[in-house]
Amino acid sequence: MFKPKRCLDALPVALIALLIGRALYADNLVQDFYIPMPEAQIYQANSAIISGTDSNMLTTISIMVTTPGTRIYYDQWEDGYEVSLANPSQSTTRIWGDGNDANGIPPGFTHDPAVIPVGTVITLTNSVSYPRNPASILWDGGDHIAATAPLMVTRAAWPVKTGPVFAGAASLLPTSDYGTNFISPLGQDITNNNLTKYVGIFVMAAQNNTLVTIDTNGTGANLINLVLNQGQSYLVNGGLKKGARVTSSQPVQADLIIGHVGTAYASDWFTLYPVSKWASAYNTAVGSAANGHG
Ligand SMILES: [Ca+2]
Ligand SMILES: [Ca+2]
Repeated sequence: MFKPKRCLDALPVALIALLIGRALYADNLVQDFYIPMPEAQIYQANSAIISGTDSNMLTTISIMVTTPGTRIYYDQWEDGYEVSLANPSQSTTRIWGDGNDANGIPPGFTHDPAVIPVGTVITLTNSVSYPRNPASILWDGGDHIAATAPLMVTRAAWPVKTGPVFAGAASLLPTSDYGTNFISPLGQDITNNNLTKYVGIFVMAAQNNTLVTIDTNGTGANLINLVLNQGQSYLVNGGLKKGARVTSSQPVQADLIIGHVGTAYASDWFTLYPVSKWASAYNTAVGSAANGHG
């Protein structure tokens, strides 16, 4: 005979089992990113492109959700990185998309959704003053993001006083697409191109004790050797020649910054892809023609 009370008794037990299960089994984080280009280094580069630029940067980090049920973990660099981001122990680490307001609500939401809708863009924006005081927990360069499903992440910034006329933006590669060998197609030796009067490069490591060598002119001379730790960035502040090379003992990410020196204002940023990702074909999006045909 059907006994409805039995079913009701079983419901809380099932819920408790589910909660215990979530506590015991950490999320499988399939993709992670480090926000490149720390604001202090963007300021250094901007200052080389045009003197007297504002040191206070307006940063925007955009995270697009591509898969239903994605949970996003955001680890602030300021208090050190989590030993295991899937098992966070720091109060500053946010978890978005698990329906629990206590461990973080994505900016733009009233409550943390149990399922973040596909196509949602979480926008993290704040001004980052210089010199940087790690006691202020901000959305900024060096922060670590991981998720249970693939994300699209970009970062942009500009000097607050100057405004977006002096902005740059870069798409982020997940650490799985980092590389150990990069070659710059741009350099200050490109002629007839005012935008490459300044060419600099940011290199950021994901692992401690990453040995990095930067060959600023691609000739094997003018080598810069350094060691970067997790989330640490180095800026070659201008002087890069085309064919400049970055090699490393562990995978790193690299971003170019270029600019027309002394003008108000001309600058651009590029995500550099490792040589291992190069191919002989490329794809480009095709718009619709006026007659409706592709
Ligand atoms: Ca942290
Ligand atoms: Ca931060």
